[in-house]
Amino acid sequence: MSVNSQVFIGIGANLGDAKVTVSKAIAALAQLPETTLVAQSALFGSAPIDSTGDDYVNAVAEISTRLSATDVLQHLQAIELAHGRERPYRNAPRTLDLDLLLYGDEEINTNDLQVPHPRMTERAFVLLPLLQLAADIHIPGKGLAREYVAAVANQRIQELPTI
Ligand code: PH2
Ligand code: MG
Ligand code: MG
Repeated sequence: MSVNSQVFIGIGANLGDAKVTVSKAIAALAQLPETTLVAQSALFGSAPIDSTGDDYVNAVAEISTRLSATDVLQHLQAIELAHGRERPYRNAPRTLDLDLLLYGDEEINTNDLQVPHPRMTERAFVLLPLLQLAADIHIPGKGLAREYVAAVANQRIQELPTI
């Protein structure tokens, strides 16, 4: 049995140069200890959902890691802070948001961490990039991710050109 876990990270930004920030965040994930960057989705532009400000740039990265879920979370928060993340209020515009979407097939519910991310099935900006990487991905407790796409078809999102 592998000691590595297949982990998916949701990435979002809508302050500053969001495309650059998302790309730098993916590079930072690739540098995490005991971790390999497996794949990254395209960058997507998406209208803010329950949030304000400019359109977001969103992406999903897949890593293979020996880090625990808690350790991954701590690294994500450190990368957010390194990019000037502030948390003035819930869902405020942000320079960088890194969400632990899936940690293998684990379900985690602590004060600090809920995995799968509780709102991931309601958000096109998570589902579409995730399905680019893993069309058959199963969300623990919820079923196939692709089954949720139809319900978010009203959310404006587009894949951004590569250059
Ligand atoms: N993140 C949120 C709230 N709303 N909307 C879009 N389009 N993209 C996001 O990443 C996003 C959001 C909370 O983390
Ligand atoms: Mg988020
Ligand atoms: Mg977050």
